[in-house]
Amino acid sequence: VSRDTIEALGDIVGHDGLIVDPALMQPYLSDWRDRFHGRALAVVRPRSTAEVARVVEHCVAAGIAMVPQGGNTGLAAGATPVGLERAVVINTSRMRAVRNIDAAAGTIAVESGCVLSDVQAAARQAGRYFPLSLAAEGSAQIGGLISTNAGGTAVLRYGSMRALVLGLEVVLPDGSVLNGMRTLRKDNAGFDWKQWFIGAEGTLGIVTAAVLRLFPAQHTIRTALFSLPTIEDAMRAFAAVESALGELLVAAEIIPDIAVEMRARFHPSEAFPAPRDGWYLLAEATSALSGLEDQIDAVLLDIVEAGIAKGCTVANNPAQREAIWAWRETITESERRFGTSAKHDVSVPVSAVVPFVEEAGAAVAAAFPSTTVVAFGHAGDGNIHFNVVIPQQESIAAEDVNVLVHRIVAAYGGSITAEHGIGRYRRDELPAHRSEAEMSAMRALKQALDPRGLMNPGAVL
Ligand code: 2HG
Ligand code: ZN
Repeated sequence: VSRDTIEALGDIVGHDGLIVDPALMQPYLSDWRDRFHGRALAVVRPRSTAEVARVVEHCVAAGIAMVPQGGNTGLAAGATPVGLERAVVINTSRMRAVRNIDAAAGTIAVESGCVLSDVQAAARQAGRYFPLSLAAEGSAQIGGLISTNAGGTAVLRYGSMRALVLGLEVVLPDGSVLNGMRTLRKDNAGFDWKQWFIGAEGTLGIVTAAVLRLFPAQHTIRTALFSLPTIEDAMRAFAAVESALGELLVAAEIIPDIAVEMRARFHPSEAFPAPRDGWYLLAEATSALSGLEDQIDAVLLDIVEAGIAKGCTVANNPAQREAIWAWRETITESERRFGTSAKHDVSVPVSAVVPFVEEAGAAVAAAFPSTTVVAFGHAGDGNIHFNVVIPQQESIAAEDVNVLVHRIVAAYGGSITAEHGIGRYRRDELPAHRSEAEMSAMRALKQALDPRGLMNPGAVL
């Protein structure tokens, strides 16, 4: 690739938008976990959809592969240019405009580089609420969250990103712009093509903007942390909370005591906000109505009085609420400090969470006795992060652990990724978990939209 070919990208995006210095490119060439390392001819940072389109046209003409990237917080290496001879990273972080907000209609139109916490804040300022919520929300960008169909802690009530997208704008692999920035709740005119790009991990095109749904502001917020002896008790408490609170329940997350122990080692001055036990259930209930606190508390108390939970701490102010959530949201970071882990972002039917965790836990303990299982997460929707921490000095291959755990997941009718996606981390495992017919339908769509295979090659398929 000639120097002129790369320099021409600078003419499109401005020379401050083109990075070619290897040292300055580094942060864009590794995944957040620092497990995948790639290389690129350049990192290109366009400022607009028109610039993305021109960059794509230019790359196609020169036969250069493109790796779309947002906040680079993903856990499946979908945005890391691994093993590509001639590739550029197209990073969306300079496209962060809020194009329009319509509080009455409950819609916000944003560019793909908008950071999630900024979208939440914009909604709040307009007296509305954007529910997607996850640990990386201070860095994760809308384009990446759409491309991975991100989940997080409010899926139980609001669904994954897919359920929050009304309209989409995409630059296709040939550089043409597909504009579907509609704000409609109902629209059955032809194929709902935007769904093809949500969760496609940038393999079918580059998401450049989206119309997202906004919801009424929530005035009652109750956050509770139950202490329980076993995971079975935690799931029993969840079932009781869910049937009593119904649609008020937003989040139901389980935390094992080992995760608390790991975090406590790095935050020795912070007291855990509930009595220590084997497991914890973090439940949050909210309502647009104000003044429901006492009714919600009565439900929480019932669960303790029924003997299911030994104790329950309820946050009485935003600081206490944040302190509870901190013990949940930082598990990934604490875990990372303990060594490498074989991650499993699995989902099983909610009724199978307990037998799955028990069976997989026993199998891992038998096969890899030096490892530590940290199984936590979105139990209310069946998504467990079944992470197996491998001590530094051990030479256990994460792939061997994956095969064992995923075999058990399959036996329960589960999925090998509930929210993080396939990316490059789980690509080689996908064909074993999808039928030949499903794989060929996916390949047909890829072939139709990206016949030259230049859009994020090596991810997903
Ligand atoms: C979470 O739920 C994230 O905190 C990360 O999805 C999970 O580290 C993980 O495996
Ligand atoms: Zn998660």
